[in-house]
Amino acid sequence: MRTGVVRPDVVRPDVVRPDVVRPYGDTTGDGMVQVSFTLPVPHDKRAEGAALQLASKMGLEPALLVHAKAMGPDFTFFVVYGSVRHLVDLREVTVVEREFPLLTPSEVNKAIRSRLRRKLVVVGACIGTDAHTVGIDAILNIKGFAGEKGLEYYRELKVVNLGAQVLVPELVSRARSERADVVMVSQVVTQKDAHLQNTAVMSAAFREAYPAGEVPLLVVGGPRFEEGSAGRLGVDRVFGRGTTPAEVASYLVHALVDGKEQEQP
Ligand code: B12
Repeated sequence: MRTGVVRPDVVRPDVVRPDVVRPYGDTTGDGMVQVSFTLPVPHDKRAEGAALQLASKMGLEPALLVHAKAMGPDFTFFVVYGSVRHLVDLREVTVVEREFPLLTPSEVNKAIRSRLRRKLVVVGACIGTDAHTVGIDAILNIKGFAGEKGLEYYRELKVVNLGAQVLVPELVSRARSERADVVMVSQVVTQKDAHLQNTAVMSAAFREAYPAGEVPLLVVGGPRFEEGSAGRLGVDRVFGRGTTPAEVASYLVHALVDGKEQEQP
């Protein structure tokens, strides 16, 4: 018997991988998936039948109801496990590649010091009613995220973190008084597309408050922003789920420092 730890991050070159795959549950290619959802019906046998009907209409056949729980008197939460027939063609998957190299903190500091010749100023906040600060704190606070230190750790960055539920006019005014190079906004709540609407309002406010060509770099982040949607939202860059501080710091060098003249000795 073989023992030992299987490292999922180590790709085995000896294995031939198919281009067309199906989900894996109990046996390769059995198509098993698990979905969860809530129906606006009280929990009883009829509700469970309704959940299985939905699963069948979604193409899960056969489907097994593995969990059903009343969420108050009028709603039921379900987990359904079943097999889909759909195939995934890996050749048709498109990936948005990072458009800049990943730098170490000392490379970031060196690039800013030698080419910008002053500290780069970052002003960050959660705007609207959003009180989810963990994400932006993960990027900005010194304690950082995923083993990387946050932007406060970078000697050549000045970070002003305004915290939660900041009003857009307040953000604009603070960005002006701090002479911000970058404004970073976090949006985690996405109900009724609040993240998209708040981002559009924020972008419009900055474009109105600053002369053309002098608007700070506008960066938004949160778990449900779509990759590559910056243009549509009127901002310079969006960062999604799992972003790390080094990615953001490297992007700042790419967007604001690269191309600037080298300091004369
Ligand atoms: C912790 C938490 C809370 C805490 C927040 C505490 C705090 N100080 O932040 C409390 C308890 C206050 C809370 C309250 C609420 N919450 Co809440 N919360 C969560 C929870 C469990 C974790 C969020 C989190 O911290 N993730 C960890 C961080 C590190 O990840 P992240 O935010 O994605 O950030 C990363 C990236 O997205 C990115 N990033 C994020 N922001 C930015 C910004 C920039 C500039 C950049 C570059 C990158 C970046 O980088 C980060 C690191 O990789 C989520 C569920 C979940 N598991 O995600 C629900 C969740 C976000 N909450 C939710 C809801 C509904 C609420 C409430 C409305 C509940 C209520 N009815 O009262 C309130 C709203 C309060 C408010 N006014 O905003 C929903 C949102 C649903 C939706 N689609 O909008 C979620 C998804 C739970 C759910 N499944 O229903 N919540």
